[in-house]
Amino acid sequence: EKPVFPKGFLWGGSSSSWQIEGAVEEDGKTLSLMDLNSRKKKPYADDTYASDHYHHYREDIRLMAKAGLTSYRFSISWSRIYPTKDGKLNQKGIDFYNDLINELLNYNITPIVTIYHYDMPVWIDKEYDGWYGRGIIKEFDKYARTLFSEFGDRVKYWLSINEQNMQICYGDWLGIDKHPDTWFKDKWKVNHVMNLCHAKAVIACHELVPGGKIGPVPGYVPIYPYSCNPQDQIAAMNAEELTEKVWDDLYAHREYNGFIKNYWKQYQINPDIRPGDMELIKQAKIDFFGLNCYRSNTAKYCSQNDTSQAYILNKTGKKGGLIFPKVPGLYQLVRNPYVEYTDWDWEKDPVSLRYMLRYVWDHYQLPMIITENGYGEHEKVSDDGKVHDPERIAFLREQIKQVGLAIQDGCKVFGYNPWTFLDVLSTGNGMSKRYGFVYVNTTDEDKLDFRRIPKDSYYWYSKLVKSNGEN
Ligand code: BGP
Repeated sequence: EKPVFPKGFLWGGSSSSWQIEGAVEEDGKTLSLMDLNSRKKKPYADDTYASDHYHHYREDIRLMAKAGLTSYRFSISWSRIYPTKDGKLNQKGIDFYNDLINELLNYNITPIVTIYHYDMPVWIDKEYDGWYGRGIIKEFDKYARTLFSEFGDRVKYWLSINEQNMQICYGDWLGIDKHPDTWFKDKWKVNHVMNLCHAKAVIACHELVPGGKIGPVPGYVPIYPYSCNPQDQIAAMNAEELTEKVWDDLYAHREYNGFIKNYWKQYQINPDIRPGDMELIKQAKIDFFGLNCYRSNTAKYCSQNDTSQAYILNKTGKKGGLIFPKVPGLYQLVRNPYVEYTDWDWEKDPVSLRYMLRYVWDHYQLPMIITENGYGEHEKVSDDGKVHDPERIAFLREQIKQVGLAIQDGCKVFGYNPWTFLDVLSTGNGMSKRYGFVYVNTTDEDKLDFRRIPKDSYYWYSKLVKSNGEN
């Protein structure tokens, strides 16, 4: 089976501002919560510099162009654009992104811009209690409108909020659950505020960007039933609803689905939906789905009498560190005996991509672009001065094959943007978990030169891109 990628398919790479830029307090930028997160903690790299892309972006884009990339998905740092609560625009922040966008366009690389990728400005957090308060909605609207007016003449593809579902489901991991004791109920209120911000951005994009297209970016983890025991099938459905479908349905149908309304009733949860909110959401018609997918999960029946167990992610990169969650009465996640696992206990499952594309296409009939997919690894430069990453090549080769198969199944997919072109900070492991096609030297602090070294996968990916997916 030879995959057939459509002409003009966007082969790119993906990143986010706080994970790649550095220069966290330069040229008027103020801190985001993520900037504080990893500061000077080992084995985290110090995020004051991240990959120092802020100072190396021209070199990085040159490397992208040489590899033949036709798209690049990145995010804008809110606190670079609006650094303080007085609401004054930071022209130097605008200038940076103008230069970045123009440089991409010089090489015919299509920019795909995420408005918000985890990096909550400290001032917004202080002023409005982050996503908890509704005060953030007008600020988000203002910020998104600024981006559309400043860059919308050249940027046509926009993404609203990165992995809103993951932020809500794994609040402790991404630091969004500021009040952990009440998070079980609060999360739906916070989620509703995020939905309103997403909706504002979608509406404003269509108003301000001629020919502009905008979509959400759910983090997609397909969930299989552990066995053909009918109870395991129901468990898989419960898990998929609570981690994924509730969001997909909201974005595509622009209303909360039946599952979640019933769930709120059952657990006496009030998501604080106010008059006018659902009318606003109803207006926010998305143009496509951005989709992030790295792995799958497997669910099994969990009795009402079982004890609940929180999801504990593996942050060490030593196999076996992950603890699967148990949600009594709904589901528990378990290991899948049919797939292999990475050192971070992530399922190596290329079929998850085909499943995701099939599911989203069949249910919503909207074009899709893969905005993240990739393989994290401990890596270092070999004695020969090169970086050999055969596992990444093997992993991505299989993943891309499945995208081809999904296209043959009839799914409308218009691009593939793996995480990530360049090594960047990982959410939980700094530079100890690298994903790039290009290595960034941040290891030796005495000689911190941020040298870029294309890995073996860079040359492999470049060949694949230039042949439109021959693999
Ligand atoms: C996604 C995020 C990215 C990225 C990636 C890899 O969920 O959108 O920001 O970091 O996961 O995850 P990690 O860095 O934890 O390995």
